[in-house]
Amino acid sequence: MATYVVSDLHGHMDVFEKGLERIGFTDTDVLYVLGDAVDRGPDGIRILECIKEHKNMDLIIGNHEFMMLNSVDPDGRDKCNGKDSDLWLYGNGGTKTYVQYLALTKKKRQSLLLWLRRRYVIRTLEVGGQTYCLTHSYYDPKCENRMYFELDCAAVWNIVWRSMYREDWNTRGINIYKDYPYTFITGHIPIHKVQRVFEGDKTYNDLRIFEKGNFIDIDGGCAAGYHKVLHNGALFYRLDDRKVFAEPMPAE
Ligand SMILES: [Mn+2]
Repeated sequence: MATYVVSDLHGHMDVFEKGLERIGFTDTDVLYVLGDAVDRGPDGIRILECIKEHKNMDLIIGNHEFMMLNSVDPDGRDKCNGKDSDLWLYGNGGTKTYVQYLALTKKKRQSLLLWLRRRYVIRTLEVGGQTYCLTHSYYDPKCENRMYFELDCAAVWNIVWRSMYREDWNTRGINIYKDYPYTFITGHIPIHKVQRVFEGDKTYNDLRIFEKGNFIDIDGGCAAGYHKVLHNGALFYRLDDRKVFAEPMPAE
């Protein structure tokens, strides 16, 4: 039995399925998807349904699931006019997800939304004598091991949007992770961006995890789709022995 994490699949079911084959995922293993399963790529809803159907898979809420929950009708009706709807549909690739969501029956939509609201925003777990903290991006002790529905909107926003590797927030460059006794595993900012923009390695194009102290970023950049220069894809990380399995994005 092994514990795996992967992040930012962004609707790329093909990469997800190939990655599961690559790691030899079985019913006795456990997988945590650290948010942003939906949007940009074609199969976000299929990925959510797949995680939901597997008892040994779980989803941590990312900013894209957060936008979806803040956009669609909370009762599963054919409406998308929540407070994040423009941001989600037109600014962040949510339209592809919404079209698939509309194809579900109202009952299935309600079941999916109920399930999403009961996912963790931050989760800690012990593997091999080490405590890992799984979060899409940021950290606040008040949100630790809390589900989406237990927290207010501002608290979730802080966790799923903020980062020390974004130019647009005042958290840029501030390493909060070092103050806590965990190994943090996050997604949200593609490793290529972290390496090129923040670490100054302007020609970086490998598909590897990014590690700095007790902070690990496993966002392989699926959001961008196939890229001729950047070797992007999904990074499956096995916590038991800290082994990385890279699943590259196939050429389009
Ligand atoms: Mn994100």
